[in-house]
Amino acid sequence: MTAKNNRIFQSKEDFLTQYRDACETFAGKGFEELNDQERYYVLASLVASKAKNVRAAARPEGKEVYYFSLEFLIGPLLDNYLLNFGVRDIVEEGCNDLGTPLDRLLSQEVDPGLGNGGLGRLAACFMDSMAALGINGNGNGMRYRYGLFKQVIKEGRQVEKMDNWLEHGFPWETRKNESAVIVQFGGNVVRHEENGRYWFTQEGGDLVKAVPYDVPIVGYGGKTVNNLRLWSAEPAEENFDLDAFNAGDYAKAMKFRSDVEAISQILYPNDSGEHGRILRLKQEYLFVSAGLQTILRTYEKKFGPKWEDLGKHVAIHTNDTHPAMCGPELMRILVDDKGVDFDLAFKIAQETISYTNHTVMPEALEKWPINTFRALLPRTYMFIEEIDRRYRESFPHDRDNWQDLLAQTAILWDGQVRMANLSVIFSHSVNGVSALHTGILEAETLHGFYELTPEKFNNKTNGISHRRFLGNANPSYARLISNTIGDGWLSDANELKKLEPYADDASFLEEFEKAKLENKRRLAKYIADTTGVELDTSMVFDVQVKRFHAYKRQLLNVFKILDLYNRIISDSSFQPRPTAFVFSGKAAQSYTFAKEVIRLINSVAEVVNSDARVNDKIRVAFVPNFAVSSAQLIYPAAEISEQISWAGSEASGTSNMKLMMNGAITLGTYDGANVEICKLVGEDNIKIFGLRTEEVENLRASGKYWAWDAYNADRPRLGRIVDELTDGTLAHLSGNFESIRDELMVNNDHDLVLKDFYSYVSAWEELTASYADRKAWNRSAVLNTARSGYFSSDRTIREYANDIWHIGD
Ligand code: 26Y
Repeated sequence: MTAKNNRIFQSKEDFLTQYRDACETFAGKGFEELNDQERYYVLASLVASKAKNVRAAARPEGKEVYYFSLEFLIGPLLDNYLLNFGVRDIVEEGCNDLGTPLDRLLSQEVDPGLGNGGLGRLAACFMDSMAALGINGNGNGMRYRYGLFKQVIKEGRQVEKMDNWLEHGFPWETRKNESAVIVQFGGNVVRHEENGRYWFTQEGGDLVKAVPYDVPIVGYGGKTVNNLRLWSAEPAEENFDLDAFNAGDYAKAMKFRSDVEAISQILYPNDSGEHGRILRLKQEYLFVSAGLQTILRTYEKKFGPKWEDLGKHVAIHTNDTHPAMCGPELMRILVDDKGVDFDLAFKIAQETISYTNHTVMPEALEKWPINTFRALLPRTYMFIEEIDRRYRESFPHDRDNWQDLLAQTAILWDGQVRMANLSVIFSHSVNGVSALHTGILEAETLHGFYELTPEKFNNKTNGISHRRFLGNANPSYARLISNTIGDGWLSDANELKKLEPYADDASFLEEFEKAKLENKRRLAKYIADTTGVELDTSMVFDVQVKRFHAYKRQLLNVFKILDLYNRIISDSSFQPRPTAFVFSGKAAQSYTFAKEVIRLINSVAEVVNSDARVNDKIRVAFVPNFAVSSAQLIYPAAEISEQISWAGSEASGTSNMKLMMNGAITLGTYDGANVEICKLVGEDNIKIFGLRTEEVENLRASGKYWAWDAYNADRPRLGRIVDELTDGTLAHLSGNFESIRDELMVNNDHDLVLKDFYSYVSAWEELTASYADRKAWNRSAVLNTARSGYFSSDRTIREYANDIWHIGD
C-alpha cells in the first residue's frame, strides 16, 4: 500500500510483535493458547485502540456534522478498517505466518443488525465517507440490545430468532459513563412567574439515564477517525423506585428497571403495522434528546453561550422522520435551559437542521396521535403546538388555494402529529434520495411545501461505500482493478472510469471472467453449506437481494421462474439460458404477505431443484438471514441484478448500485436510482422493462386495470401460474398459497405483477440470450463497473457537505 495511509503497523514484523503483545494485554494469554474467537477479539481490540489513539492525537476539525439515525447497519468492521489503515496485506501475511488465515478470524466477527435495510446501511456508508473525506462527522443512534432478528427457514417459512449480538462482547465500543445524560418522559408542565418573567418546567414523570457507547469510524487513509455514538437506556438513580426497593417490593422496583431498559432493547421493523407503538416514540425521543444535550454541551465548551451561531458550527441531519423531534426538542433546550428567546430558537433550529425523506409510500409516513405524544413529551409538545399555531396564523391567506395548502402542510391534523411536516417545517433543507424520488416529493408527497418553499428542496442521489462493497467484498476483482489502473480508485471512485478502455481488452475481460467465476464458486459453496442447494457455476447467477415487500415484487420474479418451469416442461424446443436464481432478504415479523412470498420462493425452489426435467436449466436458492456480511458474498457473484419494483415506488434502492459496481447487469424498471444507472451506462448496458411512473399513475387513476382480464387473456400461460399457487403444484413443502392468489385476484393486483409480466419475461429472455456472447457480456459488465464511480457515497457526501451542511463556507 502507499505512503498516503496513516499505517498502524509499519511492517509484518511490527504487526506480529504488537499482536502477540496484545494477546497478553487483552486476553492475558499467549496467541497459541487462544481460540479463534479470542484471537479475533484481540485483533479487533488492538485495531480499535489504534483508532482511538489516532482520534485522540488528531481530532477532526471544522464544522461538526451530526447524523441522527435510528439505524446504523454498520456490518463487520475489522476487514474494512484494515483496508482503511492500509495494512490489510501486512496483516494477512502475518496471520498466515501464525498459521491462522485472516479469513478465519474475520469469520468470527459479529454482524451488528442495528438496522432494517437500505436506510440503515446508507447511514453506515455515510459515516465511512465522512471519515474518508476528513469531515468532522458524528453518528447519533441507538444501541439496541437485540438487533434485527436472525432469519432461519423452516419448511420454507421464515422463522425469527433473537439476535443476541453482544453475546461475546463488542470489541469496537467504549462505554462512556461520564457522558451519560438524563432524559425525561411524562409528568406535567408547571408555569412559574417572578417579577413579570415567566418560564416552564416539566415536573415528575420518569427520568431515564441515556448512556453512550462510542464506536470509532476509521476513514480511508487512516487519518480521520470519527465517532458513532449509540445510546442505551438505563434507570436514572434519582428515579429508581427506591421506596419500593426499600420496602422490599423488588418486583415493583425491578419492573421500573425493565420498563426503562426496554427503550433500547429492540430495533423496530420497518413494517407499517408496527409503528404507533409508544416504545418506538420513546426511542425516538431518547436518542434525539440525548444527542442534542451532548451537542449543546460540546458547543458551549467551545464557543460559550453564543447560541445564535449554532448553525455556523453545527449541522444536524435527520435521517427520515424518525428524529423529527430534533426541531422542537432543540427549541425546548434553548428556551428552557439556555434562556434563548422563542423566535431566535426557532431560527437557530431551522438553520441547523436538515431532513432526508426515504419514502413516498403513504403508509410509511409517520404519524402519532396528539394525545399519546403530549402525554409522553408534554413540554416538547408545547413547542410543536406553538409553532403550528403561528404557522397557521401567518399563513398567506391571500393565495387562492391557501386552505388546501394549509391542510397539506400543517403539523397537527386530524388529531395527529404528522412527522414529515414537522421535519420539513423545522429544516432549511429537504432532500429525496434519487432524481425520480425528489421529483415525486415535489410534485406529490410534499407538494404543498414545494409550492410554498421550493428553495428548501434538493436531490441527493444515494451512494454506497465502494471500498466496502467492491474493495473488501470482491478481493479478486479489486486486485485486478488495482493492478490495471492503480489503487487510486479506493480514494477517488471516479478513477474507475480508467477501466473503460479495458472493456475492449480481451485479456482483461478474461481476467474479469475468472474473478467472477471465483466469486460464483465462493457463493455456491456458501449456499451449499447453508441450504444444501447446489448451484452449477456455469449457470448465469441472477440475483434479487433486499427486504421483502410487495412493491419490490419478488413475486414477479417468482412468476417468471414458474413460467420458465412450465415452458421447459411443455415445450422441448424451449431452451432458456441455464440460470441460477438467488434470493435473499427478510420480511418484517408481522408482514404476512411478504412472509408468504418467502415461503413461495422456497416451495418453488424445492419443486424446481428436484425436478430432473428442468434442474439443469433453472435452479433456485434462498439464502437465509440476509445481512451485511452475507451481502458481501452475494453481490460479487451476481451477473444479473434484479431491480423490479413498480415505477414510482422505490425511493432509490442501493443494492442496484452495489451490484452494478460488481459488474452485474441491471434488469430493472424505470424506478428510483435505476433511472440514473441507465443514463450512466447507456441503454446497451442495462435492460429496462415495464410501465413508467406516469403510466402506473394513469393506469391506477383510470380504474381500468382488471387482474381478471390479464388472467383470462392468457389462461394457458399467465392464468396457469396463478392457478398453480393453489392447485397443489407447490404445496408439497408446506401447503398452497391462497393469500397470494387473493392479493392478485381479489385485491386486483395492487403491485401490477400481472400487468408487467410479459414485458419482464421478454426482457429477461433477451438479456440472457445475450449471455452467449461472452465477450460482449463481459464488456458490458466491465462498463458497468467503470461507470459506477458516481454511486460512491463519497460523491453523495460531498454534495451534502456543499449544498446542505455548508461545510467550508
Ligand atoms: C417508521 C418506521 C417503522 C420505519 C423504519 C425504517 C420506516 C421505514 C424504515 C426504512 C426505510 C428504508 O430503508 N427505506 C429505503 O431507504 C433507502 C436509502 O435511502 C432507499 O434506497 C430505499 O429505496 C428505501 O426503501
